[in-house]
Amino acid sequence: MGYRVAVVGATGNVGREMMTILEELNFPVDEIHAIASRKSKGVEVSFGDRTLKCQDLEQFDFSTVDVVLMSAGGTVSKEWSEKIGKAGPIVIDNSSVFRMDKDVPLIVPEVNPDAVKDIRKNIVANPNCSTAQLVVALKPLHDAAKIKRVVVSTYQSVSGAGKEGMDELWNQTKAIYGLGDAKPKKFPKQIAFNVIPFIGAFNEDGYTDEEAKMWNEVHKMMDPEIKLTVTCVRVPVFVGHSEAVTVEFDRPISVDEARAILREAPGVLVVDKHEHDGYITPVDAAGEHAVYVSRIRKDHTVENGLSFWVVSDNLRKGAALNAVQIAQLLDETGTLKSSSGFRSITV
Ligand code: 11C
Repeated sequence: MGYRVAVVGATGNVGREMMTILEELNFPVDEIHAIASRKSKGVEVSFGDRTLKCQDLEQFDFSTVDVVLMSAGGTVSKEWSEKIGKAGPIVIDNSSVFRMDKDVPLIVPEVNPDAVKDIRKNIVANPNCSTAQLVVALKPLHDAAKIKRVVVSTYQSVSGAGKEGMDELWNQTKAIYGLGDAKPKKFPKQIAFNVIPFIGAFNEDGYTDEEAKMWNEVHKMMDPEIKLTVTCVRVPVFVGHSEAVTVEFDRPISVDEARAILREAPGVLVVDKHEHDGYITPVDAAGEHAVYVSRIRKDHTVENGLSFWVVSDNLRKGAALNAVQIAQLLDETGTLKSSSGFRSITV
């Protein structure tokens, strides 16, 4: 017996990945609906070897499905996720709107699967892409040697800003060679052949909301005692976020011990040799499921410190894969109730 599934935001970068990953992970789907805004009604998207036509969000009856994967942006989530949850299905929401809501668990299945018990309004939040990959690497280390402080600098790909972000990098790159318009639109400054130390919006303290999300989400999912300082940077990479991470522990932890812990950790792949095939770049990680950890080394400036490099596909572990893994967790824990019985796929 499977589930009746709706993907809202099905034409977006993450929505399309959600459809692909539901298939790749063999999530038990009895019925699937691609949902988008009215202007995308009828647009075709793929689900395995089938083609689905997008249905209009405003017209869709959500009481007829069991689980909704929601990735249509914060404005749509704000208006729709609670309404949809009240209609019956569990909503796995990829926006930032509900992440800090005490009645909404924020879940990375490798890190805090027990939080499923905290579902109180039929919504589970998916973390920000840059947080998801970070906590997958930090949690097993924190379990072994308590983390006191983390310093993170991110190198975030343009796909984090959606299709418009990817188009802007592509168009500006061509424009540098005289083919078209290089004016920044989606990003505040030129992104081609540049890096931008700004993602999201400025907060009063000078940090950006993207940076604040990282410490808020780490506190909610792992431990509110961990101190974090974060700098988020947009880089001219299409897919794959990278992070330079420095961690201070409350006891000594050697490079070999950290490597051994991370090798056993769910969702992590350690690629760490002192040679050029021995570390991972975003180009290597794009399209993959793992959180890669490379360049593990001692931080010589503190007593118990390590530095390392974390890379993952932001559209996958950072968004769509994590959302489908949450759906799997809901299934495995009996949290997701199918009212459908057997149904054939509607296309
Ligand atoms: C970016 N991390 O790379 C952002 C995108 O809170 O879900 C996702 C923002 C969020 O631009």
